[in-house]
Amino acid sequence: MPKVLTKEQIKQYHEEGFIFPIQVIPKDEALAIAAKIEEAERLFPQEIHAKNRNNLHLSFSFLDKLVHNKIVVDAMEDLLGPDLALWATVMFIKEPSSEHYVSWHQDATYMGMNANRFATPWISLSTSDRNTGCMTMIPGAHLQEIVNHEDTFDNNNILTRGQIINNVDESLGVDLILEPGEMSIHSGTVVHASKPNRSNNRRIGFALQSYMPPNIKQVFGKNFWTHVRGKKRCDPNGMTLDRPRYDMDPNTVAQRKIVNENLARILYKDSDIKRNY
Ligand SMILES: O=C(O)CCC(=O)C(=O)O
Repeated sequence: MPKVLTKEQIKQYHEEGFIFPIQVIPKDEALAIAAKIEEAERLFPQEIHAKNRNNLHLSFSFLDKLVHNKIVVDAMEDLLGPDLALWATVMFIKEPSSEHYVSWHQDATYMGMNANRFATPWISLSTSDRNTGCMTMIPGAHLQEIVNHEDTFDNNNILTRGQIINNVDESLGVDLILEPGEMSIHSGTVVHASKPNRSNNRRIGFALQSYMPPNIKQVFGKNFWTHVRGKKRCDPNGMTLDRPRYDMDPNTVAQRKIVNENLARILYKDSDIKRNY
């Protein structure tokens, strides 16, 4: 018996590679979190800025709470089973009227795992629609393995390597329109992208990238996992991360630094160019 998703949603996730919208928190709570992010940007500019938005859940307890939100984790259990750990998080912010975009890609491409069937909840902390640059997904594209990506390092491309899958038939795309507080969930192999934000407001999405069951292992790089539910992983090459007891907890802020250095080694493997995010 699924905990929060319907049988239809589970079927749709497996057939199409994504589902949406799912209400996680009320709209006013989501907007309050967006305001806390802006406050954190003012108070701790070294810790959170445009080039430093990976694994913020280790520095800020209000983001750690989203990682452990019951609806999010129940949905992950419905899709992946009872033993869950989180690999990383990314805060995707597109500034008002900016040119930043995300090219067609599959998340799993550079993550260095032995298998790619894992799931990413993307929680909208603002309005995410065609005007603000919502994600667009190609239904069923997750059924293929990893396809060829070309690394462009384009300045306006938010992805680490600016990697792109060429010749995607955009007419097949489904726009994931979300209100603040709603999430989508997408598979590690679904092909997706997002266009620039043409609005006067920020578009903020918190990607919990990704929840993984124990059979999925890190095969390149060290193992740094946030334990979420069920049996704890005991991968020898790394450590299980702590949860911040409060915002800017020095213990987890220090862990975040190590984790992000490891993440960069993984994501830029074999690349001559390395960007500082
Ligand atoms: O936030 C975006 O526009 C893209 C996010 C994305 O590609 C992802 O979460 O996998």
